[in-house]
Amino acid sequence: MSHNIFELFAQRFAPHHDTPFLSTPGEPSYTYADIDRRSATIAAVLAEDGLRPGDRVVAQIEKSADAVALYWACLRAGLVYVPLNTAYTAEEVGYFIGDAEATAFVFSPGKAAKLQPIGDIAGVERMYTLGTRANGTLAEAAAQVAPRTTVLACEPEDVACMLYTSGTTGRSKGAMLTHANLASNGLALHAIWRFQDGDVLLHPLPIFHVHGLFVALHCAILNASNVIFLSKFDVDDVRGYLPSATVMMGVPTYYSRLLADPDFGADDCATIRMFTSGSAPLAPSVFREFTLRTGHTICERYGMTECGIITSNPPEGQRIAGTVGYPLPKVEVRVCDDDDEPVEADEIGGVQVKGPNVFPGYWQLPDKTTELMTDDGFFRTGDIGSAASDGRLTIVGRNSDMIISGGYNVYPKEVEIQLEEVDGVVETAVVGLPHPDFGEGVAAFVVAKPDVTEADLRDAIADRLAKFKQPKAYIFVDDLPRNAMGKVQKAALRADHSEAFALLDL
Ligand code: MCA
Ligand code: AMP
Repeated sequence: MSHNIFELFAQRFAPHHDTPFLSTPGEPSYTYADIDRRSATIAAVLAEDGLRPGDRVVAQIEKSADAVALYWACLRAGLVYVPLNTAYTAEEVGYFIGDAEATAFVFSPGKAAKLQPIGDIAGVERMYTLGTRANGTLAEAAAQVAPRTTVLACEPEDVACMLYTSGTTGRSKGAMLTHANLASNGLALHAIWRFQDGDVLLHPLPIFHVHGLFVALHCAILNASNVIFLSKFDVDDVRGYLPSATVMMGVPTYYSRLLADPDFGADDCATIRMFTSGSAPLAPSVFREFTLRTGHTICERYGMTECGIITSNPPEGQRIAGTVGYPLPKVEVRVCDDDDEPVEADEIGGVQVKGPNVFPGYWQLPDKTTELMTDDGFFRTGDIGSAASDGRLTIVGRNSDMIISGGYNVYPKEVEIQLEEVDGVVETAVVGLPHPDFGEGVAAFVVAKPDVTEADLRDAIADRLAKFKQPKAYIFVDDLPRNAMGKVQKAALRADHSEAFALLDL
């Protein structure tokens, strides 16, 4: 028996081959049969060009039906799909294609002038462009070939995808996810969230992260549902399409932005049976206001790239603000002290996870993988939380300085390194401060010579760091607070400046 997750998808959508799958406003709707066929033609091109199972296909492409077809093509051919955030700069992309040892690199036609040379430098064998309107060299080549309808037989542990996730030190690590990881998580979510006939998913998420690519899309595919596939989150678009949907998944910023529209309310949500939130903490105030305005209680769940979704509030039963619910079926969660010993109920400790959802490791970093695994096979998430006596989990923080801004992770060190390269900058401390829109906003505390301006700093990093990593506030200080050991006290900066973004007129 093959464990290729595409076989599972195909079994589910086969009886519904001619039903709409991806519906993008202003574009023709694609059925499951359409995307199945497109993926088979893309798979044919990749095979004819010499790609072999296990090769990495790195893609920095806009959200589109063809992007999904490329993802499916990789699955069916046993290639490892490596999606990249479209906000990454050419310099950042260069790192990823080099680290992944990409055999193929797919990018948007509009970025070819910048990215083709980056691919050349990295020695990538095959490069293609893929646009949002069935254009680009890959789409053109796929239109000329016969579909390759075979699906490679896979073992459960074969790697299906690799998603980059930043580290506290150094550069991002590629988290390898197997066909079995993806299948187990998709099936569990499809079941616990009670996907049913007639469900229509409103999909405003990006498709280069676990949330949009796996959590949202896999539930819909396993249900052979129609997906309203928006290119990005926009309040007016989402309000316009909510009445055609039954489920929406989002990051907390989506919900706070909807609430910021005074006209948004219960009428928009009359057809919806479930809203889910995750990737960052959902503020209890947003959770409550959403219920007051719409009558819906958002179902908050908790996950991470290395594990997919770990816990979820229950579809039936109480959803409690500030908690992330119960472990998914077959997933074990425990809260431990520094010696990996489980703590008592309601006590705070490190959250650890074990189960079929947990990744096998980081690409070419076996030591890092081992460091994060306990002797009895639990993965140390780095999140801090507590579990009630019935297992309900609450996340209270993280044991790293990682910032989550609008659902994207930002590692302070990466930003500090870039800022400290600017002439006249003595030192910096980058922290996340409460932000009314993004949950946390990136703020840089800077010690510099008097002639260094904010504009100098902004200009220096403009092409080096993705926009979402660039500080939204620069605060020039004479020195940074340090403890007796000389370590910068970021907690003190966060506490003393917690109102910084609230005071700005955003
Ligand atoms: C865009 N910008 C951001 C962010 N996104 N700045 C900080 N944080 C962000 N998240 C910047 C842009 O560069 C730009 O800067 C300005 O904000 C507006 O850009 P635009 O493209 O219009 O973006 P936006 O509409 O404001 O986007 C915000 C967003 C988006 C809608 C919240 O970031 C988003 O869809 N986030 C979802 C992330 C996600 O899917 N995370 C899942 C990963 P300027 O104004 O200066 O030009 S986590 C995961 O997968 C785990 C497993 C899990 O649990 O789910
Ligand atoms: P990523 O590395 O992008 O997959 O982000 C995973 C991290 O997002 C987790 O380790 C958590 O810190 C955070 N996260 C995801 N969902 C939630 C949630 N519902 N509440 C709090 N933090 C969350």
